[in-house]
Amino acid sequence: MFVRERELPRGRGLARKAAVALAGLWVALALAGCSGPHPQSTFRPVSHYASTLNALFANTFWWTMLVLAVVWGVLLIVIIRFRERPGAEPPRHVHGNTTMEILWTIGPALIVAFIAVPTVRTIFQTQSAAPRDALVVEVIGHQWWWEFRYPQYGGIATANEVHLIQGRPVDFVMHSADVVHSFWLPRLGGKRDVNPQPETVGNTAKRVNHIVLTPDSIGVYPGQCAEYCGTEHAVMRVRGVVQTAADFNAWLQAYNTPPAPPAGSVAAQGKQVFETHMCLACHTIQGTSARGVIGPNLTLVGGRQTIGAGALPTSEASFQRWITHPQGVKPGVLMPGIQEGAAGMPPTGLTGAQVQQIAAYLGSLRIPAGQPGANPVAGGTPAAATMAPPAPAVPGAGLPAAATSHDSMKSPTTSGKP
Ligand code: HEC
Ligand SMILES: [Cu+2]
Repeated sequence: MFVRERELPRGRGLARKAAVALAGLWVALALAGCSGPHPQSTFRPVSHYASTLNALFANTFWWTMLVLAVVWGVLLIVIIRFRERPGAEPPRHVHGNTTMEILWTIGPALIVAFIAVPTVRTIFQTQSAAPRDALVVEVIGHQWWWEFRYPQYGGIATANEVHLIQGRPVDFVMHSADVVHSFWLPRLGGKRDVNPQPETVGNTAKRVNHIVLTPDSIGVYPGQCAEYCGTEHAVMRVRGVVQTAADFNAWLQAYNTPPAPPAGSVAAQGKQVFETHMCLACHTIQGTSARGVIGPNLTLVGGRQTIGAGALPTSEASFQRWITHPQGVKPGVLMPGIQEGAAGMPPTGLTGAQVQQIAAYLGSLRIPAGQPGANPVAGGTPAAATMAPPAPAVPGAGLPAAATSHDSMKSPTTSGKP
């Protein structure tokens, strides 16, 4: 080619500067990914299942790095050795080389076969049936929250936080009440789809999926729905709460005998309002007359880190905001507010005072932090794991200021301890 030779040096200088700038940007971007708590990183496994997956990934990763090094090595040698030199003869043109073609067909085939061995082994390991002593937890996906039932413990149900026992295998038996969702607790292992319309044909459960894993570290581990399932898919979060067996039992006991608000207190008034208004059509609270099953079970709801499947950090202010105008917090949510209906139900029509009473009651439904059965503080990273949209103005509700976006970054239920 006949380039104007005098212009070359300037062009090269520019190209070099651009290359350096690009490389710098690339390194900066790559390093930016290294900061932060990474609450949902699969590289910090907390179950045998997740460790197995992580080990498989690391294994494959280093082998591919080896392939990368070889390919780039050869490429660089060729680029440098056979670069164009002034006055050099054009290289001889070759077409077809049977030996090379056989080699570069067999090579990748061998690599794939090589990676397939540990992969298939891991698939079998992580698909094995649950041991007999496994804790059975029924997982039911709903638009847009998670329900967990414990058939071995009287069929009790909870929502959005699944309580697990350190060192005891758990058998998640999973399906959906509406559309396909995907259950995913990255640090514990997963993810797996939950399908609607489960049925039992003969002795086999159809369209029911399982994950069997054994949590090995105490903590609270966030996760989320991983299959687009409608408007609020992004706010369909879940937490795995891994406790000691003793703490799990304490939680069970508190669940079956939830704290009763002192007679005459605001919370006691709230209980009364709850039991005499629409709430009981959709919600259950153990030890009360509320037996609804359309929405999440609210027993011990005050002890969960978030409400609305990760929409707000739990606090009385958040309860008020949620009950007053749930659409403002989670647009599309299938729960009516004081002025707007939803899910075929009319508005609840509660007054500001009644909302405050219910909020006080729901806030009291918890195991005080630090007591046996309460959520462990270590391991979980509630910060930034809630998604609070800007506080909506609620005309005429007369409520105290809703949680600010700053408040939403910390979880009141865990801030008491380091
Ligand atoms: C039509 C049924 C329905 C009625 C009536 C209803 N809710 Fe709900 N509620 C829901 C559903 C569904 C959710 C889950 C929403 C989500 O997270 O997507 C919910 C969520 C909640 C939550 C958050 C629970 C959690 O674990 O995150 C609270 C608290 C709550 N409702 C309180 C109330 C109160 C108090 C009333 C009465 C004033 C009420 N609800 C009336 C259906 C209902
Ligand atoms: Cu979903």
